[in-house]
Amino acid sequence: MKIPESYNQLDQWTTVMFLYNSALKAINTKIEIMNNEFIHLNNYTPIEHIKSRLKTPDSIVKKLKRNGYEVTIQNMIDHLNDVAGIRIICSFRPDIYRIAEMITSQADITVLHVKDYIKHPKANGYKSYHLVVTIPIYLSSGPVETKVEIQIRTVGMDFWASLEHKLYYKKGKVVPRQVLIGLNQCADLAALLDEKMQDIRNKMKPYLSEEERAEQAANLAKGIEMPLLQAAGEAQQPVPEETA
Ligand code: 0O2
Repeated sequence: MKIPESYNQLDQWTTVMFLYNSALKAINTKIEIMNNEFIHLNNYTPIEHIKSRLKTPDSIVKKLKRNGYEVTIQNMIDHLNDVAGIRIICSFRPDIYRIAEMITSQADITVLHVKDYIKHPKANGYKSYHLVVTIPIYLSSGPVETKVEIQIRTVGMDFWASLEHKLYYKKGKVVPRQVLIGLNQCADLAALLDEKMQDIRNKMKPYLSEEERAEQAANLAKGIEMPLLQAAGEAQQPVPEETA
């Protein structure tokens, strides 16, 4: 990202934050379109909810200092990847990779790096899939590639990360080993819950409600393919009481 040197500090800050904010809007719109297309084709929404935020000036200053950089706008642009951040909360673990693939295959998105804390969880048990991407923001002077960090995780992973963020993350506290063990156990329990729910979902696939059956028939008549429901087309039984 290049900002005109002739700008004073305040103009530079306003311009840069405008770019980050525009990048958030652009990516949010893309995700919304992808999610809607997914619902249209599969009759299923992989995204539970999305949060986006610009990092606060206080948090930017703290992170630059923590990482040993002088507090300047240029250092923020060069060394912080999450000034603009989006968090996508998915229903199930396979959705994470599906959504990541959908985002990274977009022609105007450039992937700078990927951190898969799901396949390689942090020592404290943190799990999440992180992408740092750039997206061009078109100003009158031309496109400016702008960085956005996208975190993708399940509801279970988010539950753990949100509480851990409040209780422990970056607090710099010296805590007993027992606390770390407890955090890891909670992360394992959250992962188990994700797996169980995924398992139930798989077992539910063959069973369609009356509404879904009617929708499937209507869509097939219109020539719209619905792979998930088609695969389940023959099941006629009601949902059994014991699914797990
Ligand atoms: P905050 O307060 O949430 O904004 P890099 O991007 O590779 O240059 P960075 O930024 O350390 O370096 O990358 P990383 O590890 O991918 O972390 C980015 C963000 O992920 C963090 O931002 C947190 O939001 C989240 N995160 C990473 N590790 C943990 C963790 O152990 N627990 C929780 N709860 N969240 C984590 P910030 O700026 O560190 O924090």
